[in-house]
Amino acid sequence: MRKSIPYFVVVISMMLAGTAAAADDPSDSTYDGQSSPGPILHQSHAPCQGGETVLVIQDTVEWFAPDDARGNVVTELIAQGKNWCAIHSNEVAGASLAPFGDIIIPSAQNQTFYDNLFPAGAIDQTLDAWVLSGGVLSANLADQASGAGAGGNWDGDEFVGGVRHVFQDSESLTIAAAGHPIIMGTAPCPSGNCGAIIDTSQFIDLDRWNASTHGYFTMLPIGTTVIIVDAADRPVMIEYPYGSGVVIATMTTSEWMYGGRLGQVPLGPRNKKLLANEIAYQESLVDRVIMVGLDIKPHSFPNSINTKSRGKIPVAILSSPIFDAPAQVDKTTPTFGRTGDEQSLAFCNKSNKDVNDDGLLDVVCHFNNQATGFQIGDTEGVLRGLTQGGRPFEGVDSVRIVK
Ligand SMILES: [Ca+2]
Ligand SMILES: [Ca+2]
Repeated sequence: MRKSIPYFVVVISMMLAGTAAAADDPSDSTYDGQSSPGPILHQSHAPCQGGETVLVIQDTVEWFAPDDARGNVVTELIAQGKNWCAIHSNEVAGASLAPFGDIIIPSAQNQTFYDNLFPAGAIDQTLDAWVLSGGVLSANLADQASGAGAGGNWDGDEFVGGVRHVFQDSESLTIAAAGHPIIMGTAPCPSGNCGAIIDTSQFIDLDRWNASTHGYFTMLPIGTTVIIVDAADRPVMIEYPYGSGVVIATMTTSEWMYGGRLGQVPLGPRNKKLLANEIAYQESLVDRVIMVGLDIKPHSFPNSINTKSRGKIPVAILSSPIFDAPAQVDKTTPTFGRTGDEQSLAFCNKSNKDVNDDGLLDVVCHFNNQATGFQIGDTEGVLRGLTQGGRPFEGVDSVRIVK
């Protein structure tokens, strides 16, 4: 029987492994991104120094990476000038993810990766909690991919919000949400690699990537936008809210196409748009304001306000299937009035109440009338605040100024 190794020796050797590539590491500098697909990346391929805003969770290169041997997600992040770093899947549990506005998971990872990401069959709790509190998670989840370091799967596992998937190759993809920024390619994109996705049923933007998708999603949460579907109309790229956060998930092989179908005969054209659009779009969501429902003076309409009154104005921040106000509103933060920036908060009720009888508890706060700044002729009241995770939210309701 093997002698056990003292704990501190293990820690030291892990630290060393994190600062230098081992000699037998298949990801050492000899990998040219083309000659063999998907090697395992060493743990330190892009260590976090502090201050980065984008995190990549990655163990292996996605298929081939002709531009940067660390992969095509990394290639595009650099091309878009993002401040990013990367960790291995075995560093996710318990990690401090709060500093990151968005996280991206590349496709075509190995089994160890998916086992770490889905301990006990469900998405890691650290990652789940980070999305709940407002993070933007972009998950490229094409599994069972070819390649030396790839081939892992997350069969039977539950992703963020209960989403599951079925493995099914498909070559003919179709746009389901023509106006979505990922399809239109309209998010700010410093790399110049973005562009409108055009489905011509030719070997161009979406079809015949061999394969264009490795599966489709099931168990879609309330509020899901289906962006791209397969030949049987099943969702292969989706976006959905989760707590204060957002998830963009895809089973498409966008990184494969970004690399240009290397290894295939004949070599296909490169198409960088889908991956570039996705990264540009997820970045555009990081500083988004969450829009919430508002009811100024619950149980009363019109919402009459007397500017001379020295009393308080009750305002309900309404829950919805995708916004749990009691769980998410930081009750010390609301500002309310004619612009929404007025420091007029008196207090928020400790106990929450369903003011609009939709079965969901709402948050009711009270604002000092004299501090709201309303003037004759105003037609709207605006409330702004922060979630528990520090994300800004905003709501608007009508007012009628009586004097
Ligand atoms: Ca009202
Ligand atoms: Ca309600």
